[in-house]
Amino acid sequence: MTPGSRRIAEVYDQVIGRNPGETEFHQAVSEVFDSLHRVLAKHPEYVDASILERICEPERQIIFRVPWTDDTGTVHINRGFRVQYNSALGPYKGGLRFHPTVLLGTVKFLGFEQVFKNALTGLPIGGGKGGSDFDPKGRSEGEIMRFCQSFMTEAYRHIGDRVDVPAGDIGVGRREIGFLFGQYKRITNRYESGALTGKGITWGGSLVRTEATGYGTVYFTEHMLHTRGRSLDGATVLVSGSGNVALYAIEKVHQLGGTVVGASDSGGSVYDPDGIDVDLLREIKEVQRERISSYAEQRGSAEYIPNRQVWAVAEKTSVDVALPCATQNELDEDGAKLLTKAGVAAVAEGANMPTTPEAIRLLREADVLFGPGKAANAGGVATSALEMQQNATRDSWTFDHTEQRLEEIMESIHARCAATAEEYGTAGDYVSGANIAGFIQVADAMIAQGVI
Ligand code: NDP
Ligand code: 2IT
Repeated sequence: MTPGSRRIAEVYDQVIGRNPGETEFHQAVSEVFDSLHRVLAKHPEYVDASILERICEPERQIIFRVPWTDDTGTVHINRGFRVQYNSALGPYKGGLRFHPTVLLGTVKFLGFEQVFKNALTGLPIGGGKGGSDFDPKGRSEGEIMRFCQSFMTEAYRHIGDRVDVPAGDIGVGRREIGFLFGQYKRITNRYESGALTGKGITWGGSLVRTEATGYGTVYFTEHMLHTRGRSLDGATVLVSGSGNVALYAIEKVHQLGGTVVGASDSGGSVYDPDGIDVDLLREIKEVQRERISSYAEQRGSAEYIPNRQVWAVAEKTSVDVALPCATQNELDEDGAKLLTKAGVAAVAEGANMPTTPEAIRLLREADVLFGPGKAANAGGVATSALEMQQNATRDSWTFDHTEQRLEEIMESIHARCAATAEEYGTAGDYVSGANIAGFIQVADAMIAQGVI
């Protein structure tokens, strides 16, 4: 065993010991560490500077009480989090997730991933993540607003356009960013646009930010397919989820000539052999705020499959591409088996860590192209960084210009992952390419900035 590999094993044991029970966080660290053996053999300076130990420990972790009153006058107490993970490359940057399953370990896994993802964008952003175990489902507009205001009444102390810039994630979209921004402005008495991204277009937001994660994932997929002389044109595609990332992934697949025949939410899936009507789905999810079962009720060609993940659709049709765009660990070995049996050629992660390590192994054995989230879904945070640029220069760019920047960034992330994988002897493996390229960029900046 090389000294680097020995250090990987030691630090991983420390991570487990110091962060008990945080299984998703352990999984995220393990996936990155698995890629680093050859890097540490080539660069002993990272071992000498204790980069592994430092990169796993967030710079700051903030946990706070979020009290709020519902429409009946009942008081609720939720827990708020902001994990400021790494600022070597820029201010902390990353989304807020509001979902009842959110624990500190969830935010830490997401923050850890974000550090490397943000590095891959090539833009000057560090990594962070936050959120709350608040469940927005079934809550009125007034309840959501009061919750967001209470969250920001503590969070404002810790954020700022040069400090830490939150954005959306599961359960946090433009409506919530609006309430959060309003409270930040009110408390600080500053119109500091760059303190949050994902804002509305008339008050400091960027065109294309809403679409960026889903669109970017599809661009990344197209680049992967091109390496094998294939494309999305004519492809049959499954997308899990029906939120922000899923909706715009579906839209872009259709623009590129593919057909998305399946989508889902946490209650079940729909199979629509005619192709998902994205305008109808958007109306149901964003205006009616209804479940995906309503889609099947309103669309004659669609069938609802209750309590099944979207991968079940692979029992009914052949599948060329699968895009998990809902949540972590949603594509497991069983799902991967269904997909490979249906002939899948490429899987790209629109969500963060949606594919289990066993499923990734299985897809790799079947020679399926696999785009890991930190590369494939980086278009969202990259466009957030473009929003920060526009805010800093008090400018606003056109849709076409911004989309072109997004396309260039995704092309460059794809090229960088491919070249890095090749350099380290793992050609075609985008997981190792993304992990190594992101790690080296952050590690070099940390060494240059000294032991802090
Ligand atoms: P949304 O809240 O808009 O949508 C989430 C979707 O995933 C919904 O369809 C939801 O179904 C489903 N979902 C959430 N939790 C679960 C669960 N536990 N089991 C099954 N389905 C679930 O979130 P986003 O689209 O913004 O985020 C989706 C994923 O993409 C997340 O992993 C997020 O971290 C990642 N991501 C988001 C970015 C962004 O810019 N928004 C950027 C990069 C990554 P239901 O409504 O039933 O809960
Ligand atoms: O996981 C992610 O990259 C996001 N939720 C987007 C973060 C951002 O700051 O735009």
